Amino acid sequence: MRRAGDLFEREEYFIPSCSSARTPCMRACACCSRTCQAGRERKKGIVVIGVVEGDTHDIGKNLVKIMLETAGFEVVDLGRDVPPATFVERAESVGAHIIGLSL
Ligand code: B12
Repeated sequence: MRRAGDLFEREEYFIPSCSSARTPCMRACACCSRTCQAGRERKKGIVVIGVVEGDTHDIGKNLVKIMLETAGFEVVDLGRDVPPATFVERAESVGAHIIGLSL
């Protein structure tokens, strides 16, 4: 993804190429995450995470989610383009210990 980002900034890559680079990146991360979580209980706390309203960049958020889950947190993922009130409502309803805003 770093390489794709460099090429995007040099205008050698365009939006479809960046989107294509995302798929293998997320598949590899999900595979590593499943392996690391095998047999582990989630009990360190609850995290509500999402990408703030107006933004759709979710690769970083997805990586952070994987790291948190691997570290033993339960993660409630609100997705992207999330209004502020939704973060508050979901955090209250699930009893979140941490709210993570990605932008
Ligand atoms: C891939 C990409 C896209 C993809 C997004 C695919 C997706 N589903 O995410 C596509 C092609 C769709 C896209 C679209 C756009 N993009 Co874009 N995109 C990028 C690119 C190339 C890489 C971003 C990325 O994924 N980086 C990799 C991840 C892993 O890094 P990260 O997001 O920083 O996340 C890390 C940390 O920030 C942190 N983190 C992130 N979230 C959280 C949350 C918590 C709780 C914590 C603790 C930590 C954390 O941990 C992560 C792991 O280390 C960057 C350029 C660049 N070099 O960064 C531009 C870039 C982000 N895009 C940009 C722009 C302008 C756009 C568009 C507006 C373009 C357009 N005119 O349509 C649209 C956005 C539309 C919208 N409303 O959101 C600009 C943003 C400028 C700005 N700051 O305002 C950038 C910087 C390019 C540029 N130089 O102009 N983009």
